[in-house]
Amino acid sequence: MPLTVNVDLSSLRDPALRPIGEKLRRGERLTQQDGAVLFRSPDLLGVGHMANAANRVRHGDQVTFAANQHINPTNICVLRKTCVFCGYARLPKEEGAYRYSLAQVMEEAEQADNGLTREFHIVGGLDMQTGLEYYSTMFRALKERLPHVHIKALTAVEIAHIARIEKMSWKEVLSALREAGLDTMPGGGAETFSEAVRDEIADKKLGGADYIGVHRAAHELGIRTNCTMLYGHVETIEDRMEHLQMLRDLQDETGGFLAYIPLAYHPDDNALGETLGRVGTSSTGFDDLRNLAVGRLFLDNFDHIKSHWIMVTPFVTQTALHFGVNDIEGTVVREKIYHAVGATTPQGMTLDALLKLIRGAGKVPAERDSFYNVLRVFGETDVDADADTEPQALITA
Ligand code: V47
Ligand code: SF4
Repeated sequence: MPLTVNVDLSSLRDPALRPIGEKLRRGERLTQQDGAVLFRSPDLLGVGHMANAANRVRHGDQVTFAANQHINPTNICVLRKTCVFCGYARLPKEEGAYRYSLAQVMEEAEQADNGLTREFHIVGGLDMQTGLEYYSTMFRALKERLPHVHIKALTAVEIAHIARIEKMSWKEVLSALREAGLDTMPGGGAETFSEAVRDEIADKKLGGADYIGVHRAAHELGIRTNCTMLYGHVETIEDRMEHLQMLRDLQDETGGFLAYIPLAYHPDDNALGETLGRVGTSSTGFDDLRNLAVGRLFLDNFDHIKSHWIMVTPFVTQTALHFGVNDIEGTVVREKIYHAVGATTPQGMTLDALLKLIRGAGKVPAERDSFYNVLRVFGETDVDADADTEPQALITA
């Protein structure tokens, strides 16, 4: 049974939102049709008011982040030609293709030896040369060198790829990787589950039911995971709601999801952006805020809704803290995937910048671990709170 949400019905200017506000006040679940009304309503502030209320009942004014570091060990991917929205992947002999040796991974990981980084976020392409041995060796070496750093690694798509090349089941691969050091899994690779959408943007990629299947297998083994939805390409509002329904259903079944992260499609440097004539455009702030808010309201069994500032800009992320978001993708060092498709945001953010961004929204910053346990709540004056600098200026390039 969802929590009751203290919606002020007089804040809703669109009459279509009133029955939804009343449901939330009674602690009733929203339907896919309700979600579609939220997506279509011109009253963004009304939608935001409800999402904010649903967030505050869970988290008050606290906004969390994790100090993490992204490592993308290979951009070589067998689906390079068929995931038409992806600008990151390369074929093995193509210019710009790379595959890190263990030494290169370790060299990049050394940056985490700064007393701050607590999580590695490791994802890459579907490379025929990076099977179980490659990742097991990597995770063991990382745990040996930096045992305090959590390993959040490999999307459902990568797990299924390793299972295929090793002729193992998903569960066998997951168990072996956990044994080697994998702690949790990120939510990438979901795109939009609708088959019609996948036919157009990723027709050879692991389908929605199998994405859910790999996450179910992980949850059954006690491996917690995140989930995502890529929006702003060819999907319809009904496709978005069907996707969210599948995520909510699995969460009802297993409770294994930690967080939901909607991802805004970037149209530059990928075939889909050119086909759609969208190069140079990206999602609107309006749609970004709406996706986060609808996620918060429909996914009533999720504790955490995360905004990925690299995708939607730090400014939209800051605003999103009043649209249902309680968590910010952290101090990402060296992000590559979105910067291959036109993201113009910096590749990492300092702790000071992140604190300033959260405080600037009137919220209380807190550092968390990868399981969302709060490690440290930052008071008004902790860490450069008085620096007379705007968030953007503090961000490292
Ligand atoms: O699955 C690829 C997306 C995802 C484009 O779990 C694109 O904590 C936009 O899932 N435009 C990977 N997006 C990133 C991801 C993620 C990020 C942050 C945190 C977490 C987490 C997960 O990036 C891919 C795909 O959906 N992507 N190409 C593009 N052109
Ligand atoms: Fe490969 Fe993932 Fe890019 Fe698809 S989205 S081409 S699976 S790296």
